[in-house]
Amino acid sequence: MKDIEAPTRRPTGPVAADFTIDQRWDDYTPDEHARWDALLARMAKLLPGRACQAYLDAIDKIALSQGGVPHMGRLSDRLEKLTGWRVVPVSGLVPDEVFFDHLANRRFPSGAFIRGAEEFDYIEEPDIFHDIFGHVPLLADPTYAAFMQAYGAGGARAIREGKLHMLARLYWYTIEFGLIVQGDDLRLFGAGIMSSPTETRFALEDPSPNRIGFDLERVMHTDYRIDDFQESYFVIDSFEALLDQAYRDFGAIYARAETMPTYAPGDILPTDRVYHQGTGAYFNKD
Ligand code: HBI
Ligand code: FE
Repeated sequence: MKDIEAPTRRPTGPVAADFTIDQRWDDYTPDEHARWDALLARMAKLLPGRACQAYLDAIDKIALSQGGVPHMGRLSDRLEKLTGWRVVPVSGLVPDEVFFDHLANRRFPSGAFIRGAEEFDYIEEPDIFHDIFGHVPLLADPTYAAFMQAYGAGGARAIREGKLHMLARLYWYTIEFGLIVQGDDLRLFGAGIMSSPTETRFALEDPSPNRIGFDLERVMHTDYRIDDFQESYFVIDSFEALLDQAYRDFGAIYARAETMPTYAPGDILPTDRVYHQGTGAYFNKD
């Protein structure tokens, strides 16, 4: 059996104590710049009418649609003027406490490598396209930027109290795969959806998944899938409402966590505000 060789990744160079590296922007090849442009062009066709307005506005505000792989330093100079956030190149997934410390200090850690042509449609670990096209634009929105910083600040305590898995679920169902109310419709804001041409449609339009009103503790006790579409997407009313939740007393939530059940990704509870009860067809196909 021909073993599948790991895709080649660009050399990261020396890695600092906080896992940051030099982006080495001059080393990106014309192919890699073209691949960034192709990935962005594909999403640019899909996101109007699906991404929330704050995201679409932010893409322009941070001038992300310029050609080629973004230079994180120059992008950060524009972003920092808006909300104090910077984007720092890292060597890949970094230890949890390092990740949270960066967020708490308004530094978003972004992978510096870009996926290979053979990974164009799906990639396991976050590459620069997922991180910068998916996560960074909304950091130009002051309310979302404040939420991300508050989220990071809560990390150290969650780790200390052995409740990181609860904070990871909050991250997953909002920052990665969250939906938001916009007028009479639902729109996307989660980075994992924003960087995926198939999941942008699935999350909003497919009858299969549940779409459930966001509730902090409900989400913190709900498991998720990491390698496929979600069985349920959670819907926030606004970034202001999400930010308010970040200031709740997580100590009390952690204290009663032991008495709470863990819900399966596809569960619907009698207390849920249900926007759409999914058919589950995607996951039940034989
Ligand atoms: N590291 N570079 C990077 N990016 C992430 O999204 C990330 C990480 N380390 C840990 C981590 N995420 C998780 O702990 C959070 O998603 C909760
Ligand atoms: Fe991500």
